[in-house]
Amino acid sequence: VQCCDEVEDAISRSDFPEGFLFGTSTSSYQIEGAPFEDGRGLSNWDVFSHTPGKIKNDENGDIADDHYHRYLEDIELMSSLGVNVYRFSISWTRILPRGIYGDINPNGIMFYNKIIDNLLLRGIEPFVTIHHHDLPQELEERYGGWISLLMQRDFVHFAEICFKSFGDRVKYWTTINEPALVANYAYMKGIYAPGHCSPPFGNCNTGNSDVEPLIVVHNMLLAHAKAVELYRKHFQAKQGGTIGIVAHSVMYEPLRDEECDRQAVNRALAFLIPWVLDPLVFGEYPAEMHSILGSQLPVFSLKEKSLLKGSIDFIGINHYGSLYVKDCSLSACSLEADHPITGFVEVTGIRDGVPIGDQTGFSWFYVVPRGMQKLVDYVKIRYHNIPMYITENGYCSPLKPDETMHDLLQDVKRIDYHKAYLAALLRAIRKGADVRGYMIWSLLDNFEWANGYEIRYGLYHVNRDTHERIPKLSVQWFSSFLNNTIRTN
Ligand code: BGP
Repeated sequence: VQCCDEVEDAISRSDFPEGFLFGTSTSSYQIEGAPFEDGRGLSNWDVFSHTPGKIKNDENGDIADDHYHRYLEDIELMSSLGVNVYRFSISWTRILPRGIYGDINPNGIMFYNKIIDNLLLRGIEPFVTIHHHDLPQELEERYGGWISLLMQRDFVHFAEICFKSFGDRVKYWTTINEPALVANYAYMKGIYAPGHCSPPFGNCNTGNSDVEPLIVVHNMLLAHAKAVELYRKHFQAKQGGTIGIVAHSVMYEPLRDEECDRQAVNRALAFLIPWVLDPLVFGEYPAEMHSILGSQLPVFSLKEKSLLKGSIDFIGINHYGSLYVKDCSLSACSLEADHPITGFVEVTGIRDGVPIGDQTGFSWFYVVPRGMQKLVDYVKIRYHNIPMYITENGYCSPLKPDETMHDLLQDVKRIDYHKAYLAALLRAIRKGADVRGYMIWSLLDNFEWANGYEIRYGLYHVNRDTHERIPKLSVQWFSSFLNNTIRTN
């Protein structure tokens, strides 16, 4: 057994540090539905999901899990699971239907007040994402959303309303979900709203993918830092909360046992995780990006650097799986990998015909529990052990054509996945990583963005017609894990 290989230790909730948060994670557009109810405005995802050909089977989030009408039932489900945290996001257009150009919608404030109050009544901490992909379409139409620096102002305006309205009760805030993934999916590949891409990253000819992804992350980082500055100045001391960001975090391993692939792993990581986190901890983009992108990389002013530096109290980590990385700086690979914005690397899940781990229902996610330990170690070392929360970790069941409801509900592989990933996380914690929470993606099967309802991460299955929540076997496992506090060591 090498350094981080899977050892199947039996783990229990009480093996984790005192006060550790265990819960589930969701986001507004993926579960709420009710897009036009009680004054909610049109979002970029309403428009994108209704554009033919963008989403698998042309599905959309119009109803999703009908959580808008069933939030109480969902909170009851979480309460009976025994979680002590729930991560969810606030729909920007429920609060500000037209972004900065209109009034606050009191019904939106009321909806999230009810969620927060009902969670707290049951001893569940709200862990709130301010922005998780969905934003007012009006901001998209007026100036192109995150491409414009006006978004920095508009995001801060939205965040301020959230702090003012909910900060007396919300102690865990994250500003933006996965900036690097948005850059990649929405502004390189064109598979997320607003669907910008250009060759070689996709077949549409909107946007200029050379610069747009870099500008989008730049604006998101500055929007984050400005919101945090405001929070720290006016709210944090009074409200006693903490604030961070959520990073999309794949773990990488060298494809070949060669130095060039080990270097490629460093670049692949730098172009994903430090791209977002280095500026927020050190005030500057990673050296690996500077040396490849040079003057293409947007520049922070001195004032911006000092605003960014130290602008996170904690790091939210979304982690699902690992991939192999191959160096493409010495010899050409694919057209995509030959583009500087990828850091001259190629990623793959397969080496010599053998996958890096069990395949899941999402083609890029392989089950590699050791990746959790490696990733947490990497973040711990690079960022001097800033507190971390695993804000998403989940197993996507492969879709079988002849699948029965019985198969779907007997999700043994999901249980094995979480057990193994939790054991790997525990190993990292025992080696000193300051990880304070673990949230399963997801409470419910939901609208999985470009994949519609076809891929499923939920502990509960949701009947697409009746919206009934049906517990999978993993519900039993998670609740007995959460309720069993016997130490195994
Ligand atoms: C993360 C998102 C979630 C969720 C999850 C599942 O990137 O923050 O919103 O969708 O991934 O991933 P996917 O839908 O790509 O399979």
